[in-house]
Amino acid sequence: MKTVELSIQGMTCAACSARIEKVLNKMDGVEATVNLPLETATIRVDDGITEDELIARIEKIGYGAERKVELTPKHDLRPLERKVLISALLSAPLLLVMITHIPGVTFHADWLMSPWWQFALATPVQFWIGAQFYQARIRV
Ligand SMILES: [Cu+2]
Repeated sequence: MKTVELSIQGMTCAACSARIEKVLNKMDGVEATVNLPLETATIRVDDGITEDELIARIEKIGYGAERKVELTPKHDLRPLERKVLISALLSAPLLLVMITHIPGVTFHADWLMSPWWQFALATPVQFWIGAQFYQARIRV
């Protein structure tokens, strides 16, 4: 037995990591644990199984995998933080509209009720900020 560490690309949720884990564990002589936040797979394998076979198996179901080179996550989270902030700002007026519909709330903002205004606010959240999730879905 040997232990192989791989870094995995393209996971967006727990279903992704569970799927990779399941596919790897189906192979004979493989015990795999996939860590979603660290984007890694720790795999105990029989000596006869190569890293390339493991990588090919992961790529076959639509994810990226490569030998792990560094121990710290290589992702720069700043672009993601910026996206979260922008989507929060764009979503806030829509949340406000919903609050005005709560019985007893006297504040009303008719200008926020325009579907075009709501469309303009929601579209970038869905298709620009949300794009990475759609792309991940298409790859699978
Ligand atoms: Cu997923």
